[in-house]
Amino acid sequence: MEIDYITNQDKECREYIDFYNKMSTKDVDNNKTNKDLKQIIIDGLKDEVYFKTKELLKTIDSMEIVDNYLIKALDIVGEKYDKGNIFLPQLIRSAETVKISFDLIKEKLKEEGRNKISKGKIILATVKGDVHDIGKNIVKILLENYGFDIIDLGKDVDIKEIVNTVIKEDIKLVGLSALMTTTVKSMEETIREIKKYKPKCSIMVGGAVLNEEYSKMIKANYYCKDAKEAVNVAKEIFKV
Ligand code: B12
Repeated sequence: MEIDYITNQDKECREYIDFYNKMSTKDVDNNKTNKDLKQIIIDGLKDEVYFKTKELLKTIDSMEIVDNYLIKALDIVGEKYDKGNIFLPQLIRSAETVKISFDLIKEKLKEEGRNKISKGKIILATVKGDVHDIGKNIVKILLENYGFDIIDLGKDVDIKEIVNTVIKEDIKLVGLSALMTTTVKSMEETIREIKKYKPKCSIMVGGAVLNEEYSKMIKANYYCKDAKEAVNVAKEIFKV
């Protein structure tokens, strides 16, 4: 249509104006891009991510959106960053974009009451010194979706705060996340302190920097490659 007014076939841009006059502001926002949700996150388009997530939530299950779009987009962003194809500002932009999508999904799950019945209480935290919380937040969404009650202590969490909450809430399962080689040290320390005060408390760990072997070295009870494995561990611990 743009070509018509550029070539003066659409005199005084009447067709163009008519076309957009009929649209609501929302439609115009929706129409800003034809990109899919994955690409929108990769490109860090914050307005578009809101509309596209809302649109997908009408027809696709929330967890399918997490698995098929959000995690896949983050994997691609991570790879691009690793290879030096994008830099920190773009990385932050994508991380902020994906958060908008996650917040909408959380809202939807709440509305559906899919996180109401408690099958057991679990603490989640990203360890001291580490601000990467996207993975931990996915684990949280999935566990809540399966009916577990999550005490989310957030990111960069003090060891003392974790230990005190474990004792106060009589916790049977703690999930710790670490994404950096430097912060797996504080994960190890956190595990040691929890075990000192509550030896029977089980600890599952995750984060791209870990593997099964390393998790054994730091005395975690379970290593989870992804959020789905966290659900299996929780089911085993709470026998549900
Ligand atoms: C997004 C991102 C950021 C975002 C984080 C936003 C946020 N709110 O989380 C921002 C831009 C803030 C950031 C900052 C930094 N980052 Co960064 N970041 C990443 C990136 C690209 C993706 C991480 C991610 O979210 N992945 C997607 C999620 C879904 O995956 P995941 O966390 O692994 O989670 C899954 C599983 O591992 C598992 N899981 C994870 N946690 C848990 C916990 C439990 C209990 C269970 C059961 C399972 C589980 O389940 C999840 C879902 O399936 C990675 C690169 C990469 N390829 O991993 C670098 C990366 C982790 N960052 C890195 C670095 C160095 C930094 C900075 C120091 C950069 C800087 N120069 O300032 C700072 C760190 C500041 C700090 N003190 O923490 C390095 C770490 C290097 C290392 N080996 O130590 C990486 C590997 C990039 C690189 N190659 O250099 N980062």
